[in-house]
Amino acid sequence: MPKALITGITGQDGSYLADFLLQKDYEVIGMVRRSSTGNFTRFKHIQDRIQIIQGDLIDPVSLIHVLEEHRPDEIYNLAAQSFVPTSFSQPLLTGEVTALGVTRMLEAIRIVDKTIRFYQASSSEMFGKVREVPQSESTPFYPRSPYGVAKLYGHWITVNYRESYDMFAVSGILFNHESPRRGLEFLPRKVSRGVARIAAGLASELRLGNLEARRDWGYAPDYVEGMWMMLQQDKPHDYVLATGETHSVGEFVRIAFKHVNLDWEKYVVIDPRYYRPAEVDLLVGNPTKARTELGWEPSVTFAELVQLMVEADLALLETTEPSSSTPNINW
Ligand code: NAP
Ligand code: F7E
Repeated sequence: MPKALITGITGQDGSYLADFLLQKDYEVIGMVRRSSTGNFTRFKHIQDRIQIIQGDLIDPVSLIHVLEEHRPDEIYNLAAQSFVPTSFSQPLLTGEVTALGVTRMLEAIRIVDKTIRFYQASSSEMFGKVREVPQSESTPFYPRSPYGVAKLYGHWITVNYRESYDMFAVSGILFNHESPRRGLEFLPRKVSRGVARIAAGLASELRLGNLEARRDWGYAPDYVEGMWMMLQQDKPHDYVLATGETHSVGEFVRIAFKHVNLDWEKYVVIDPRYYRPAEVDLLVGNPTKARTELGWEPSVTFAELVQLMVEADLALLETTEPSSSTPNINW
């Protein structure tokens, strides 16, 4: 039975990857950082089938202990400070976790067992102010946020350890991927939840920032399968995972409101508080390499993605008390 260690298992991708690897008969170990609350809701449905251990990307000794004790065959490094606006307000923390955290894990692998296969969760945010359309593995990078800069460091240090120490280390350059398990602060989930709350009479407006930005949005479960495929190859290579389509934030909003028969213009309020110091205006990926070498294909269209997220938030509202919803944080 192969053994996989997932960092960031409490996050969106970590929980889907755990689902996927259990189906493939892996032994799954999830690394979580210590917190006073312990938010394990995303993997509650499989909590009896995975082993949860403590470790923090900020603490290199914790990583060495984890690897020495558990000796995984594969590591999926999904942990990060992953929210772009927070990277502007907490740039140093973002650098510590999202950039240097990658080196800490790679060093731990080099010290404990160089044969462990390593996946790094890199991001289309590295393309930032894009130099080429669409973006592929060979497109030059131009990050536009401390998050993008930190991910770029993580990408290159992964390439560097592969080339310097002959390690099986790959960087998956993933474009935006979403699901009902997405964090509430990210645009697609903020919209799906906001629309559901308005449709249920629990809210009367949805405050958003830049409606013109364009993204290449896919469905998260498809993307975690791609991560696994990258680690099953004979040789380590980097891959872009994307749908190849781009849509604006405004399009996402319009489809979401239309799904519940509401006119978005009556509810959406543009709030400059949600503008970013530097924006990424246009992302669209070229997934040809992943399609031809891995056989990877996205399975959900853009419209289907928007609709399934709104449906999931409508269903969630029916099963949860309105008073038990999260506090009103200005994400
Ligand atoms: P997410 O939901 O924000 O999850 C991030 C995870 O990182 C959480 O489990 C979080 O734990 C953990 N974490 C944060 N700081 C940590 C630390 N110091 N030590 C250990 N764990 C820590 O992110 P996601 O959407 O699943 O994305 C997974 C990865 O892919 C991230 O690296 C992200 O940057 C990258 N990525 C995501 C996308 C996307 O569209 N989703 C696209 C490209 C790349 P807590 O629960 O304790 O906070
Ligand atoms: O923003 C615009 C915002 O926060 C998308 C992360 O997973 O994907 C994600 O990064 C767009 C931006 O994701 C609001 O300005 C407008 O142009 O959903 P987002 P992101 O910044 O693209 C990449 C690939 C990652 O790697 C990251 O970890 O939507 N936008 N109004 C808004 N965004 C938010 N959050 N909230 C708004 O009110």
